[in-house]
Amino acid sequence: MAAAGTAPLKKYKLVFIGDQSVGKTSIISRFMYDTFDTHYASTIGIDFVSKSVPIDRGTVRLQLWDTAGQERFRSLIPAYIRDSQVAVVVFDITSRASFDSTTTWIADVRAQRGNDVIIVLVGNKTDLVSQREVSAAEIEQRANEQEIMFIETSAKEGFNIKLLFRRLATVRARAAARRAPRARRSPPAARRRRPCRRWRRARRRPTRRSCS
Ligand SMILES: Nc1nc2c(ncn2[C@@H]2O[C@H](COP(=O)(O)OP(=O)(O)OP(=O)(O)O)[C@@H](O)[C@H]2O)c(=O)[nH]1
Ligand SMILES: [Mg+2]
Repeated sequence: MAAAGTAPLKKYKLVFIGDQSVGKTSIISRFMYDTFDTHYASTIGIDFVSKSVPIDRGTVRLQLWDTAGQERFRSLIPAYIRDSQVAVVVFDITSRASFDSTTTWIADVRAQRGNDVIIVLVGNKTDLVSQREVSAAEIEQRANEQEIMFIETSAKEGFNIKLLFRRLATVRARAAARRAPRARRSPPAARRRRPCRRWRRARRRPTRRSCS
């Protein structure tokens, strides 16, 4: 609970989706605990963790939903996409098949959330340079076509992991601020000081009482 006089932390839900073994859990573990495990333990169902992240105007809390890439868990995922403001679509840069699948993952997000969602395309495992199957240019092209953000990461080396989460937190907070109703952004005193003449121009037939 927030201490007296302090606003509660803003909470943003992020869902991690993508094919099996692309590194969703590893990205989250690197961010949460700064650890990496070469041993593969596939996620069963859905896992949840959360962490506070400092941004330029304070701190926000990120709630991370880590989904399983295995086909048998697919039916669980739409509900989590529906409930999230950010979708992190991960693929493995050493697997063209996982990159090809991102089209379907992104379509699934759009089907659930339309344009009311932030999507980021994440090409993971950049440390495996010699095994790369998807070029940086292709990733950028797909992101541009889909009008979404993109980034390359290595959970193993910690490359771009903090940047990914900081960026998402910042972009989401800005989107929320833009969407906040005007009344909530401007204090009542400021609204009262608004010159009446401007109000008159905005409406054709003002009443005297409205301007007093
Ligand atoms: N070299 C390298 N290996 C990675 C990287 N990220 C993950 N891995 C390895 O890839 C395998 C799968 O990683 P996970 O994080 O479990 O993948 P996932 O997407 O969560 O898989 P599911 O839970 O089955 O959907 C593990 O053996 C990891 O050690 C990375 O950046 N570089
Ligand atoms: Mg996993």
